[in-house]
Amino acid sequence: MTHLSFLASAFVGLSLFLAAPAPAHADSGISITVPYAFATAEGQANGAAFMTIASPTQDDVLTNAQSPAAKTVEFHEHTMDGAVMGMRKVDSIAVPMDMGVTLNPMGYHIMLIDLNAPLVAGDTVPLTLTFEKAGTVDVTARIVPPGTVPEGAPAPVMDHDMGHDMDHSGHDMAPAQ
Ligand SMILES: [Cu+2]
Repeated sequence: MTHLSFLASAFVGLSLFLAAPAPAHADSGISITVPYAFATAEGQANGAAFMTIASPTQDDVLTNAQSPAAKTVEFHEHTMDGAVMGMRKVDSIAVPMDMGVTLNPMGYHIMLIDLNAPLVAGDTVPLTLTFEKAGTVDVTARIVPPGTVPEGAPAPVMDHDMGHDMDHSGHDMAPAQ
């Protein structure tokens, strides 16, 4: 399965769970809410991880991520050109003090490239995130079936800053409510 069809099926299969977030506290002041990753099929090379990141006391920047589960970890940005979904690598992800940032299948995500083993739903995958100011934060992402959103995680919404040249008037990719 290509990454694009992976994201597409994830998008189509979204189920919405809205519940009070239970932040995982880190010493740095960074708080990570409901980190999760999509399970992968046998032979699928890449996976993706998502979470909500808050930095209550300062603007920060997520500059690096690593995981023992994958040989390479990158940050990606979901893109939309008309109705065609794609993604591009980004060097870092800003975490504004007031807003934080939510990584989700329709926005930024952490790409686990060249997985050592398939990600199995019900298991967890460790990630080490590095922030410009807060330093290193370890998180444990729950692995969920592709296209699902774990309880407490916000439903994916397209970031309006993304999707350059996107025609908002007629495409059929808007999240169903
Ligand atoms: Cu990606």
